Amino acid sequence: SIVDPRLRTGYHFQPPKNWINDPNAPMYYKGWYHFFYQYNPKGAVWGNIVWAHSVSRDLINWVALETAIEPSIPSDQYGCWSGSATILPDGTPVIMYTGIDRPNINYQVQNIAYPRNKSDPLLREWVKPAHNPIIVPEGGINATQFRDPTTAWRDDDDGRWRLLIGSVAAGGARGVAYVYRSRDFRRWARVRRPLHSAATGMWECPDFYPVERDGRRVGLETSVSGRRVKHVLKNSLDLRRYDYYTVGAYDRRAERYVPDDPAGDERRLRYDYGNFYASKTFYDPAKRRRILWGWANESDTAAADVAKGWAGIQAIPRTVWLDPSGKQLLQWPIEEVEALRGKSVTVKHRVIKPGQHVEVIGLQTAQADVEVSFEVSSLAGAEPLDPALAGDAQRLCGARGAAVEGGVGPFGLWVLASADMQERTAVFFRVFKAAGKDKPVVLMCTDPTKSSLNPNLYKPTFAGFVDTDISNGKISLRSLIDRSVVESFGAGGKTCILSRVYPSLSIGNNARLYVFNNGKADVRVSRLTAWQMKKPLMNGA
Ligand code: DQQ
Repeated sequence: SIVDPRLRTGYHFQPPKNWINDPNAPMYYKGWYHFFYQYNPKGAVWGNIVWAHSVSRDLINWVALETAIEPSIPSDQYGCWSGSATILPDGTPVIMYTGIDRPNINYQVQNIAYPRNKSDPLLREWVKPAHNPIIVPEGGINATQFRDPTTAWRDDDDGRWRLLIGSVAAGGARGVAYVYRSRDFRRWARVRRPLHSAATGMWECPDFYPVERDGRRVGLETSVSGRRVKHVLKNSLDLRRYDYYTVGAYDRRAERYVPDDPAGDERRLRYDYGNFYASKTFYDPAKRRRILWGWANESDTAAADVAKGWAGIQAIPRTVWLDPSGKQLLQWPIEEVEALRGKSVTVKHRVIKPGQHVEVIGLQTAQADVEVSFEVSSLAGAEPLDPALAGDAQRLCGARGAAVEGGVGPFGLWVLASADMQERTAVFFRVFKAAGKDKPVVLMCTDPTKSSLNPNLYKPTFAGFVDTDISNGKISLRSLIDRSVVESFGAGGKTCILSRVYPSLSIGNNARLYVFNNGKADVRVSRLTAWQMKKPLMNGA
């Protein structure tokens, strides 16, 4: 199949060609942001995994460097899988990663690598000391499901480092995060009881970090602890292919983590309710923020990936912090992305009547950033929430997609739309009245079912509830549109959805942007601004 080259993303992180997956060891070092990622140097499918390496001054313009970590020692000779960086107190960055050390069975061990030359801000060369591997699966651990070490954190009281390794127990039933402790970053001993576990299946790519509890938009270094801190534990569910997190309390003495929500891991908050996996955060000391990276796979066919020669992108890095409610995180694209904004168009105080849509004209929108504030005239007509679907945003959106007329909503954006509207991706809200609740329930959804005339695509609707108070009628939406990706942030980053779409008509200058209202209540666009986005330096592509 022929894939239009104009569907390649412009400002999302990508190498010039080949397959990419998980973000690895993001860090800030001597004025540079470092980004490593799982990469197949030989093709656009998963395999031959090495760590590719890029650097940036601003997290937006990227320069590709040599491969940082590739099979070269017995304990990583069959693959260099995911891992993380820790900055030691003397400023030395250390990488720990999973090595595959036996053929065919994916036997997993943990290795360490140090920069050859610490005075090189680009950290081009990584050295693997002879004492590798430094952690091996022992004591009943499933050796083929034992991977993805986290950034380590240190307790000042006992001076010991801790890190997590993702695994599974109880015959595949329970996801597990094992804790390992070390005084010297060389000899690591497992704590018998895991930090946490839940009945979810394998935990890949765990991430564990502190957040300020007072809701300030500030990040914390990974070792910070104390009363002003809550912790976030994120795991990537291998079986379900999504990342979820809980907010909770970390008890250092007991070396245990307990989610705050009494529903525990049943209440799976997600960074993103769309295509977003194997994510990882890091602390950026330059701007005192915590930044989240996440991988978005293609949702075209593998044959199309091979034909176009590339597969996988990274989502735009997001600043993450705790919502003032303490119940969830907020996320927002790093401010640096705004430097790519070019020509813009603003629409103000525009009422969209039931059944109406309005085109935003005067700029190219295949590669754009759109921010919009909506105000619904009345919530009285909100449709009742079917109790059978009340707990399942995804199914609710599947049943009540953008084309199904509602009471309050669906209203939102049609992006990457064709002139005749045959193709369009809807990003929208829908408001429900729930029996026994005074607060209306807000659903955010991305509906790509009409995104392309190409019949071979995977086009599921994605949805999440938005825990926001819409009683004043107001809600905001931001969408980063980039040719074959739509990355949306509802209500200031309470609910996020990334979706990959591959229009066949709405490409380049043929892509249009509309505001639509398919409900029975008027919706006012208080303000909408759309910017054309420039293309940054992207690894030489
Ligand atoms: N991808 C890596 C593993 C990790 C998985 C291999 C998650 O280390 O568990 O490429 O996508």
